[in-house]
Amino acid sequence: MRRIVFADAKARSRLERVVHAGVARLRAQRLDELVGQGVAVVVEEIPLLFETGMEGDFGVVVVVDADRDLRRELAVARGWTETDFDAVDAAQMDPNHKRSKADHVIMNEGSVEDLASAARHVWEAVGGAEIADRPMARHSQAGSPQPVEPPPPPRRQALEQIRDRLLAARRVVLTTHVNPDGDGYGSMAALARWLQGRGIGAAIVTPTPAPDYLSFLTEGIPEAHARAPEAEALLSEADTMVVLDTAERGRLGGLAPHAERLGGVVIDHHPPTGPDLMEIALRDSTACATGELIYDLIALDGGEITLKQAQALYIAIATDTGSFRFTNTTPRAHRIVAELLAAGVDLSEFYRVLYGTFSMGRMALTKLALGSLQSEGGIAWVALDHRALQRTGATWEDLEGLVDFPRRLQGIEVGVLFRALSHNRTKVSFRSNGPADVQEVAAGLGGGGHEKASGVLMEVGLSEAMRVVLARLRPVVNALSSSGESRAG
Ligand SMILES: [Mn+2]
Repeated sequence: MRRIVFADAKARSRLERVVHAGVARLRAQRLDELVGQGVAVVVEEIPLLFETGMEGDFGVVVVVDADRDLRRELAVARGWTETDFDAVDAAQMDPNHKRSKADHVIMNEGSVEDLASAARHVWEAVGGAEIADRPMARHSQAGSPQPVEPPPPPRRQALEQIRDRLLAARRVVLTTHVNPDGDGYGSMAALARWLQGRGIGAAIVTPTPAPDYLSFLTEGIPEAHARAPEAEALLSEADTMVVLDTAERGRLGGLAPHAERLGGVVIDHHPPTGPDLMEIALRDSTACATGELIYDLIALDGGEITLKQAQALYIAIATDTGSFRFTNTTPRAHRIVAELLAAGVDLSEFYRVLYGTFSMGRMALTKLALGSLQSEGGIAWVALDHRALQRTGATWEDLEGLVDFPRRLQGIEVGVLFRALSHNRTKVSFRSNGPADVQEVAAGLGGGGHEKASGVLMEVGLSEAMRVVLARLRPVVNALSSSGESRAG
């Protein structure tokens, strides 16, 4: 390669035009990342710095040089021929000229220790330590961020137990509930990276496929859904399972028997119902998202959050708090997110990934749902028959957020999404805008969830589900208006 490139000056300059543009783009990206992380000093090694006229971009320019004969001798020792060396050397600017343009020159003609000591001198001469200690501009503008307060003691104790159990594992398989959401998926991705960073094998197996838009979070982590052929190997190689964002056997689909066989830990933030699925379970409904609990686990021993972990945790917390709109959005959730931003999460990019892009199928599904909108005395609903996805070309992920349309209607206490899965199965999602407790309504029908967001799967057709649900909801919502408790406006 070197021989071809340095034999033809014209071809080389064409190649450099292509390569240098690509390198410049990557450099700019990496610099943005580092600055976002609060890094104050970046050291770059650029062989053609002066030749490409980039020296003006740098605060300090250091030339590392050695006598030409010594350089040639060392190149030959590394397997170069003398001709190769001469060709490369001739393509570079005269070393004397380079040295005259530098702020500092290090002659690298002795031992590695000599080189290190020369580098230290330069570092001191340019005041490197003081620059590195200086608070970053972005921090000083915003004032120093409030630290995240430590988790409540019971949570901390459970996390310590979980940490010890996980650090004793060799290969962990992480999973979450069927139809993985941003919280379940982001929590898996962040925890998998934390495990990998500790030399513990980590793989992800989901009961059903995860949405495509999240897949960028798990680059480099082995992953499969339960029915894919690769799942078998990932499950049989594991010695521990981590179940995230659910503690219910019924929500693990075909993975429930594997959870029982492998054992491990559960980390969840839903109100605890039913027995613990694993021998160690953290079920803490004071957390805004499972992602908050994973943040606490990573930060337990003063651990640093990496950019990739921060991205995954941001998705987890942003999706489960409805982008910081729902009542589970606590001051602590905001302080955690402040740390994630300081780690370099790019908000505008994430907004587009999460909310700013609709497929044609999603648009068509939204239109269909809005076409079915009805309301009555503080309740509004939309309904989709069991062919809605197929007819619009939408996927189940596109259903996310549809239930927010009926609840947006003025004067509404409870918004409902009815979705038929077949002629005799209907899924119902509830959202409460105020004091109406929709968990109670869902629980009365055999479902569950939170006070303001709940759901139930009913073994009846769409129209029967609507009749039964509305009959249950009417007295709940009517009681609010008669007691003057209604908060919707
Ligand atoms: Mn969650």
